[in-house]
Amino acid sequence: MPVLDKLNTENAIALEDKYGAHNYHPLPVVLSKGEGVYVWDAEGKRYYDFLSAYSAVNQGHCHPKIINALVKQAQTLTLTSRAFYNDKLGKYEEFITNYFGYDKVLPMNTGAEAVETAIKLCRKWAYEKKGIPAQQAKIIVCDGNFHGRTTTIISFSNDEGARKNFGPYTEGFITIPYDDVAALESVLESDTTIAGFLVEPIQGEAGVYVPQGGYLAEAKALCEKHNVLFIADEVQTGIARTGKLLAVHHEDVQPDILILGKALSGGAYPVSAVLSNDDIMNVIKPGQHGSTFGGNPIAAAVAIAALEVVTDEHLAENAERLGAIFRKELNAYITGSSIVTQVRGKGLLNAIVINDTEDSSTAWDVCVAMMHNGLLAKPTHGNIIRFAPPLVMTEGQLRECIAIITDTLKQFEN
Ligand code: IF1
Repeated sequence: MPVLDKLNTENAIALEDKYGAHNYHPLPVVLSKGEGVYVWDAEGKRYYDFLSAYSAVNQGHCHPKIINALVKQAQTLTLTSRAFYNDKLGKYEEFITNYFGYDKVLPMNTGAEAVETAIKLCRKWAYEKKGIPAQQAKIIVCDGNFHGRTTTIISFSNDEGARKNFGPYTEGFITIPYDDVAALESVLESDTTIAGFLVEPIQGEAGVYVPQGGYLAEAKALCEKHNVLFIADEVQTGIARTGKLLAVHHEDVQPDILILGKALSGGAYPVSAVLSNDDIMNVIKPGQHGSTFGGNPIAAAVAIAALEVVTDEHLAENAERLGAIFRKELNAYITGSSIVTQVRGKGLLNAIVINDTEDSSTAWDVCVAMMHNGLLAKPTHGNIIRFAPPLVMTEGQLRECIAIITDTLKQFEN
């Protein structure tokens, strides 16, 4: 069989199963095409995508403006490494720093690399600017965090699956409960070796956990008081997903270090970034950090286009408006439901909690049933289903999707 022949669903799954590492457990659907809010499987069946590649395709699948930028740049110059300058990177750096209001950007590729970069930047700043004694800088993180898969990042995860048997672990992290200002304050007041506080404005993997209003602003103020860097991981929540350009904007917070990834490319290419002002970023000097692909011309061209789409198509406003409709309709549904206990989220990052134990298969079975009904979503933490469609959705499409979701749930009511 020629390698690039079209595969049917069964064969495609069999190949992944036989030749790929078993580090995922996907829904049994094989996607072969995407456009806007839709994806199609190998047999041509169309689905609404309610995962958006974990919020990487906020701008919709194969957005023509982003793909044009990608193709045009791919035909011109793909990679130079940072041993030389390229004629796209500076333009991108000017564009993104203006867009988010920072002096400087450090370009990387994946979210985890950007988190690693932020950790390194924060520690270096702590030794060279704050004056913390060598080897003692600590970063505060939260229970239930998800920041990626590197050895250092999983060192401060409390998800056993992500962490177990990957040690020895990196030191220098202090874990506190999420959404708990008092816990943050008590560590900041008792320990003078704190360099930074790394936080997700909404915890995605934990099940779309939205903190109480004021949490982020109060945490930022406490960090300022103690000369500690407030580091926001907006890899999943950023780029209009929650109804604002950044989730921290709901509380008018400007993080000292901002971490972006995923939708920074609209899902067309791995592009991540760390942004901060000069007093922080300038601690990194030539040779001290980098990446072969970070800041490459394709990434630069794609990210500019992806951010322009967010502005031009008012994606934050759309997410805000449609998200409110989604939660209103689902909340109306659950008043008479025995299977769904809660709807929560912000903008178009939402989740429902299924009335069952974490190890039950109900949420998975609901997702499989929704798949048969033409809508793709994935459980997280067993009994939670996350709903995150592309932000280019129309109200009519959203209402059709709400009908698919509630009709499916009805099949599981008892
Ligand atoms: C997987 C979750 C989402 C992230 C935040 C950094 C990263 C991520 C806040 C790292 C990545 C992913 C990766 C994906 C599953 C996924 C995820 F369910 F695990 F939590 F999105 F909801 N910071 N999130 O959410 O970015 O290195 O992957 O580019 O399978 O690991 P990356």
